[in-house]
Amino acid sequence: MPALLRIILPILLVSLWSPLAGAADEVVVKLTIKDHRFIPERLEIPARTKVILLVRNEDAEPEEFECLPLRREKIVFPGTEVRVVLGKVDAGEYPFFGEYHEATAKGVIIAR
Ligand SMILES: [Cu+2]
Repeated sequence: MPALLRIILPILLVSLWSPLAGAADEVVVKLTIKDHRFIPERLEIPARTKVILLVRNEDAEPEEFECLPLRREKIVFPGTEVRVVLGKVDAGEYPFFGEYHEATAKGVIIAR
Protein backbone atom coordinates (compact mmCIF):
# COMPACT_ATOMS: atom_id res chain seq x y z
CA MET A 1 0.00 0.00 0.00
CA PRO A 2 1.45 3.41 -0.94
CA ALA A 3 2.46 5.54 2.04
CA LEU A 4 -0.08 8.25 1.28
CA LEU A 5 -2.94 5.75 1.10
CA ARG A 6 -1.80 4.26 4.41
CA ILE A 7 -2.34 7.69 5.97
CA ILE A 8 -5.53 8.63 4.16
CA LEU A 9 -7.41 5.34 4.37
CA PRO A 10 -7.80 5.23 8.18
CA ILE A 11 -8.94 8.87 8.18
CA LEU A 12 -11.48 8.11 5.46
CA LEU A 13 -12.82 5.11 7.36
CA VAL A 14 -13.13 7.08 10.56
CA SER A 15 -14.96 9.90 8.80
CA LEU A 16 -17.41 7.43 7.26
CA TRP A 17 -18.07 6.04 10.70
CA SER A 18 -18.59 9.41 12.32
CA PRO A 19 -22.19 10.31 13.14
CA LEU A 20 -21.36 13.80 11.86
CA ALA A 21 -20.66 12.45 8.37
CA GLY A 22 -24.35 11.79 7.71
CA ALA A 23 -26.94 10.16 9.88
CA ALA A 24 -28.21 6.77 8.79
CA ASP A 25 -31.78 7.70 9.71
CA GLU A 26 -31.81 10.51 7.18
CA VAL A 27 -33.78 10.02 3.97
CA VAL A 28 -32.86 11.79 0.73
CA VAL A 29 -35.69 12.40 -1.73
CA LYS A 30 -35.30 13.80 -5.24
CA LEU A 31 -37.49 16.26 -7.07
CA THR A 32 -36.87 17.43 -10.65
CA ILE A 33 -38.10 20.56 -12.39
CA LYS A 34 -38.63 20.11 -16.13
CA ASP A 35 -40.82 22.05 -18.57
CA HIS A 36 -41.94 24.17 -15.59
CA ARG A 37 -43.39 21.15 -13.82
CA PHE A 38 -42.29 19.10 -10.87
CA ILE A 39 -41.47 15.43 -11.28
CA PRO A 40 -43.00 13.70 -9.41
CA GLU A 41 -45.97 15.90 -8.61
CA ARG A 42 -46.91 13.61 -5.74
CA LEU A 43 -43.85 13.17 -3.60
CA GLU A 44 -44.11 10.57 -0.87
CA ILE A 45 -41.87 10.86 2.16
CA PRO A 46 -41.72 9.02 5.47
CA ALA A 47 -43.34 10.93 8.32
CA ARG A 48 -41.34 11.85 11.43
CA THR A 49 -38.04 11.02 9.73
CA LYS A 50 -35.38 13.54 8.82
CA VAL A 51 -35.88 14.19 5.11
CA ILE A 52 -33.51 16.03 2.79
CA LEU A 53 -35.04 17.14 -0.47
CA LEU A 54 -32.77 17.53 -3.49
CA VAL A 55 -34.41 19.76 -6.07
CA ARG A 56 -32.84 19.74 -9.52
CA ASN A 57 -33.76 22.27 -12.19
CA GLU A 58 -33.43 20.94 -15.74
CA ASP A 59 -35.07 23.99 -17.28
CA ALA A 60 -33.26 26.95 -18.82
CA GLU A 61 -34.91 29.39 -16.40
CA PRO A 62 -34.67 29.71 -12.64
CA GLU A 63 -37.45 28.35 -10.47
CA GLU A 64 -38.27 28.76 -6.83
CA PHE A 65 -39.39 25.75 -4.84
CA GLU A 66 -41.89 26.97 -2.30
CA CYS A 67 -43.82 25.02 0.30
CA LEU A 68 -45.85 27.38 2.48
CA PRO A 69 -47.12 24.87 5.09
CA LEU A 70 -43.56 23.68 5.76
CA ARG A 71 -42.18 27.24 5.42
CA ARG A 72 -39.50 26.28 2.91
CA GLU A 73 -38.46 28.21 -0.16
CA LYS A 74 -35.38 28.06 -2.28
CA ILE A 75 -34.36 29.37 -5.68
CA VAL A 76 -32.99 26.74 -8.05
CA PHE A 77 -30.91 28.10 -10.90
CA PRO A 78 -30.90 26.36 -14.31
CA GLY A 79 -28.89 23.16 -14.37
CA THR A 80 -28.29 23.17 -10.63
CA GLU A 81 -29.52 21.25 -7.62
CA VAL A 82 -30.35 22.62 -4.20
CA ARG A 83 -30.67 20.86 -0.88
CA VAL A 84 -33.78 21.64 1.14
CA VAL A 85 -33.85 20.26 4.66
CA LEU A 86 -37.49 19.34 5.33
CA GLY A 87 -36.67 17.92 8.71
CA LYS A 88 -39.09 15.66 10.56
CA VAL A 89 -42.56 16.18 9.15
CA ASP A 90 -45.84 15.00 10.68
CA ALA A 91 -48.08 12.77 8.58
CA GLY A 92 -50.14 14.85 6.19
CA GLU A 93 -50.26 16.54 2.80
CA TYR A 94 -48.22 19.64 2.08
CA PRO A 95 -48.75 21.42 -1.24
CA PHE A 96 -45.79 23.09 -2.93
CA PHE A 97 -45.33 25.11 -6.09
CA GLY A 98 -42.78 26.84 -8.27
CA GLU A 99 -43.17 30.50 -7.59
CA TYR A 100 -41.97 31.56 -11.04
CA HIS A 101 -44.30 29.25 -12.98
CA GLU A 102 -47.20 28.76 -10.63
CA ALA A 103 -49.69 27.85 -13.35
CA THR A 104 -47.91 24.57 -14.14
CA ALA A 105 -45.34 23.95 -11.41
CA LYS A 106 -47.23 22.47 -8.51
CA GLY A 107 -47.24 19.37 -6.44
CA VAL A 108 -47.83 17.88 -3.05
CA ILE A 109 -45.62 16.24 -0.45
CA ILE A 110 -47.37 13.30 1.15
CA ALA A 111 -45.89 12.27 4.48
CA ARG A 112 -46.95 8.97 6.00
CU1 LIG B 1 -41.00 32.59 -2.57
